[in-house]
Amino acid sequence: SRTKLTYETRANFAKNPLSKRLFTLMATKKTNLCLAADLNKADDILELANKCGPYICMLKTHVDIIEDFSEGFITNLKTVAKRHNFLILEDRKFADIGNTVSQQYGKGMYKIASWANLVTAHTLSGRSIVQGLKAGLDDNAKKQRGVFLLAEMSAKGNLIDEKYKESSNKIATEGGDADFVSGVVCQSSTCFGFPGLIQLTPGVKIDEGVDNLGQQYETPEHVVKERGADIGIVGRGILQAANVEKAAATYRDRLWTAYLERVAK
Ligand code: 5IU
Repeated sequence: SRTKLTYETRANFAKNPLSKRLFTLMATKKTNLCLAADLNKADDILELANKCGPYICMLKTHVDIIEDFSEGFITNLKTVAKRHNFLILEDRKFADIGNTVSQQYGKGMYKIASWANLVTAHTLSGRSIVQGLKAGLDDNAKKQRGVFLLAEMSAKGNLIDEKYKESSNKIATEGGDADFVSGVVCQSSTCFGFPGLIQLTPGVKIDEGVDNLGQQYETPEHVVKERGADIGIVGRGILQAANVEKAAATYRDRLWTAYLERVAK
């Protein structure tokens, strides 16, 4: 199964240039940690990214929670990403018809398509969600962007069922737009089998448990070895630590060791 293959091998299966790039980045930088930078001030995100940059393969943003968003912030974030060699994932969770998604992606205040290497999207509206994302990009830009499709959520009581999961897998792997799909956001290895896609899994914390708004956590070892995560997303496990840099290093070590043990013959 795909979970026994190394990231180097998986890169050769990738149809989307960004998943290929990310697999290769993970293998060379030796990290499968994605940091969820859920902070409300631009400078706090930049400081966090600078401190944790050496330990992560990807920084995940929610650009609509930033109170002082500016073009300057994006310029600086791109500089930090280049300095520390990580990709930027805007966790926008697009969910509308293609025509609207196309505008939400490329236009408005945030112009997400101009800076986010990767974005997330729900599959609720079907294939047109991927077509909508691609619609506003020229041929060159299409090769430098990708989407992670949601097939499961970590929230307690979420409405996604087996059929929805299967249909999401089909959108991610079949048809002419699968080349724009970098991976799947999900909680288990059964979500998809194709080794060229990346499994992104949130709800990761060294201290397992729940928060008071329905979030459910598993340990780094559990998500990688039992749930099939290729990349673990960690937010508050790092953000609320006394020393964020140390915490990022610890999560990186534990997620990476779990991956090495998973692929070991
Ligand atoms: N996130 C989830 N669960 C999901 C999806 C996304 O937690 O099913 I899809 C996001 C939300 C938050 C981050 O930005 O991942 C997790 O942050 P914490 O580690 O602080 O819970």
